[in-house]
Amino acid sequence: MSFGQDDALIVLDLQRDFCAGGALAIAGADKIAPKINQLIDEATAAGAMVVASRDWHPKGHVSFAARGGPWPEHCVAGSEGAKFHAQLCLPDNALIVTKGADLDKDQYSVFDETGLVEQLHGRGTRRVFLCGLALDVCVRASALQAVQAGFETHVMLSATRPITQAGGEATIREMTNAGIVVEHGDPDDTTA
Ligand code: VGL
Ligand code: ZN
Repeated sequence: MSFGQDDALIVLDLQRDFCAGGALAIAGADKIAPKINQLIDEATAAGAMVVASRDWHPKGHVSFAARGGPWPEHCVAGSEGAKFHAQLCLPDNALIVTKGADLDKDQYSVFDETGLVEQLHGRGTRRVFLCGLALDVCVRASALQAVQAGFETHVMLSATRPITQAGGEATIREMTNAGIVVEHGDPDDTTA
């Protein structure tokens, strides 16, 4: 796999609340940080765009259990848990996309009314490569919407983790059926 100028690497929600010790910790999430940094280095060297999204909810967000939502309180705007993973190394020119900031609406996809589709099209981006968290939630929704928007869409399996194993397996099947390229990565890569 090698990146080019008309590619975008999109890192979804690599935030402390989704990692060990966080409010909605995902198994193995910390392990993907070095792998993501490696992808960022490769993308940057090739002149590909780097995008990082962050889940950024107001207190009392509709997705929280206290309001009947599916999740514990997580990624509250400005909190420790909403910060990017301490190891994540983003280039200065990375585009940060904030999502989930409306009290009564959730946004799983980085393309859901964020303007990112238009920005990437404007830049001539043809392929998008997705990694980060969580495979069965925000990576899933983003990948499906990327295909709809006409991008050649790749998901880097060794640089993502699902919230549930079953959800991850179902997501991989769904993505494959939707024409998304699921990259299994190098079997010799010990960071996978
Ligand atoms: C996410 C659950 C709740 C995600 C965000 O980034 O995948 N998952 N909010
Ligand atoms: Zn959320």
